[in-house]
Amino acid sequence: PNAAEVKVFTPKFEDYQKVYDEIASRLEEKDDYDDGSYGPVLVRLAWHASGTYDKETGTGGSNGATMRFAPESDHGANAGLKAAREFLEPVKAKFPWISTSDLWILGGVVAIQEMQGPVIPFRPGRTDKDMSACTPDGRLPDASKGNRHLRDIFYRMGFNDQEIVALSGAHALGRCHTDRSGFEGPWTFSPTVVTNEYYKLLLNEKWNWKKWNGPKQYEDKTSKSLMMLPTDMALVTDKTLKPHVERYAKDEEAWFKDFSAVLLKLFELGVPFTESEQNRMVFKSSHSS
Ligand code: CCH
Repeated sequence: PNAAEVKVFTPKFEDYQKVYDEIASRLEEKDDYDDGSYGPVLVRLAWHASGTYDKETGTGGSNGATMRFAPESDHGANAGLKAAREFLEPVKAKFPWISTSDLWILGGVVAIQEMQGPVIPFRPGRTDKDMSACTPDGRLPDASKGNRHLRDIFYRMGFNDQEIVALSGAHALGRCHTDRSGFEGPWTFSPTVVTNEYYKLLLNEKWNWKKWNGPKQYEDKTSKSLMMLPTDMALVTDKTLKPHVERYAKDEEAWFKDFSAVLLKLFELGVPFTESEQNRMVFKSSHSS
């Protein structure tokens, strides 16, 4: 096709499903990374792209994919996300019509669904911006802090207490890496499957300070192989947040429903969509028939 024809190409649902399928098959193929999946780090990329949103100024958020550039890529909170961005590069090369900012969010959607989590409806419409749209450092949460900090950060994005707790269950996935955040270890025994184990462990395990030279983090008494960050523990020491942890620990279905809704909201923060909400796409997972 010549340049003019490429320009008028309007992708439809089927085209986005093809991108979904490509990401899903790369996830399955590249199973020698970390705990056996790029899924968790893809979820973290989509979250850090979105979580810079500031509702007062309308700046930040997933529209723009400004983490392609320093200084944002060099912000301490984004350490290690290069692995996720590079994982998606061949997908962008194969489907050049998708914006990098839509692709990073779609990567998060695919990862959640392929790791047996809930369906996350998706709307395209993000456009890539230049480095002048990079957000200032300090918009993402600092794991060494407590409940006041969590509220400052998540209220700034427009979330409430229940939504803070629903989002935090993402830590069922993946792990901390000493060469990225300084923290060490996974939160659950199944870091590549979406479950409500994070909430169960927060409530049912006994957590002690880990004895080591690294940053302050908790270690479970039973196996000494799991971890919680100070911000994770804030969800059960705060009287208003804890009842939500209890509800999600008891009822995985309720959490799946709320997790899907809150991720959808996170991923859409600050995006000037032209597609209506009714036109959100629901992708078929590779394991559904
Ligand atoms: Fe997180 N997260 N996160 N997190 N996070 C880390 C890893 C993951 C905080 C700190 C950290 C969310 C909320 C918070 C994921 C998803 C979400 C790490 C380790 C730190 C530190 C990074 C490393 O060393 O590789 C703090 C503080 C908050 C405050 O609320 C939210 C919300 C989400 C998604 C909805 C995922 C997934 C990971 C694992 C990444 C991996 O590479 O395994």
